[in-house]
Amino acid sequence: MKGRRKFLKKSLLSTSLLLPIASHTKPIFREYPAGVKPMILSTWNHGMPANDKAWQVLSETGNIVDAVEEGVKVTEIDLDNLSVGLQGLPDREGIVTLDASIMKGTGECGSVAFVRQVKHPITLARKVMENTPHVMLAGEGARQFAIKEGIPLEEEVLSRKAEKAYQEWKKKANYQPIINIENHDTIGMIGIDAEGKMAGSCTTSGLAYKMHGRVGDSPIIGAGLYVDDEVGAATATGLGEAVIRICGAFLIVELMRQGWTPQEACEEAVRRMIQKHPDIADIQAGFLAINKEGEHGAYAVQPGFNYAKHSTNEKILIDAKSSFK
Ligand code: SD4
Repeated sequence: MKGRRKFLKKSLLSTSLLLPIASHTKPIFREYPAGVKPMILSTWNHGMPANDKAWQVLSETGNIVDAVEEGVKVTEIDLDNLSVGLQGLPDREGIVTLDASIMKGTGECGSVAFVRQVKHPITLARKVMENTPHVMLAGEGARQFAIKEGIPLEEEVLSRKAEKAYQEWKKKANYQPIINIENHDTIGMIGIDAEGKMAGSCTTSGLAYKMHGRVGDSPIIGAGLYVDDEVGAATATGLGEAVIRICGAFLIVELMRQGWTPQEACEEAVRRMIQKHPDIADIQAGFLAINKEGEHGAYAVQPGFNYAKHSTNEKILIDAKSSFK
């Protein structure tokens, strides 16, 4: 550790690079030590604008926790997104309930589950992490905590798109707790800063037309999100029940600790999920992971999963491989 710190200090002094950082507003420049590669990864194509914001924040502040919070906040208010934030699809009673978690590579973490009327559940999750002795607050307690923290509550009305979809769903009210290829896009974001510190965030309105009270994997530390500075980070998307059953994100980080690459670890997690689910042909779930060297990987049950990557020299969307073709 000492050696590494010495190396970083030395490389900062002697060989620092002046690299342009992409931003949708203005170009930002920041010095990064040679050999250390900050990176932000997010699930799905809505990860592109979320990554832009996260990268801008990381470039301006150097704070990876601020970056992963601010990044996913973009998705939480994206009116086109029907599975993150208050504009998301409701449960079968017509009520939108949100789940979110945030975690630092040091082990500090916070989450909220089954919370209503909160525009940025990720910010509330961070407040649980920083301002309480707890990890997770749920339901009415989480909402009361938001009020106590001075977070204004939003009016409880469905977005235009969600209302239309809900009315359509109600015609049959077919309760099928599955996520197929069209019905998902929670955002999970994981990132590493120039000093190798990591953080992650995950936020969702969960499964469309779920039972009232249902909570998915996204706010469960170790299922939807896990981060450990010694190893790496992982996040999940898709049918939360399947992810929870294998402790997906924690499993991937632990496999990476044993030397598996992020890609191999994601594939193994999907393999275990498939093993436990006879109905897997109808299910979509996938994982995204990074290790502390900045290697990354992703894998899903079904085709169609992709992830956004933002680094010093790249801003791209990558198609993940899948078990079913
Ligand atoms: C959940 N994992 O609540 C979330 C949903 C999701 O893409 O990821 N959708 O089960």
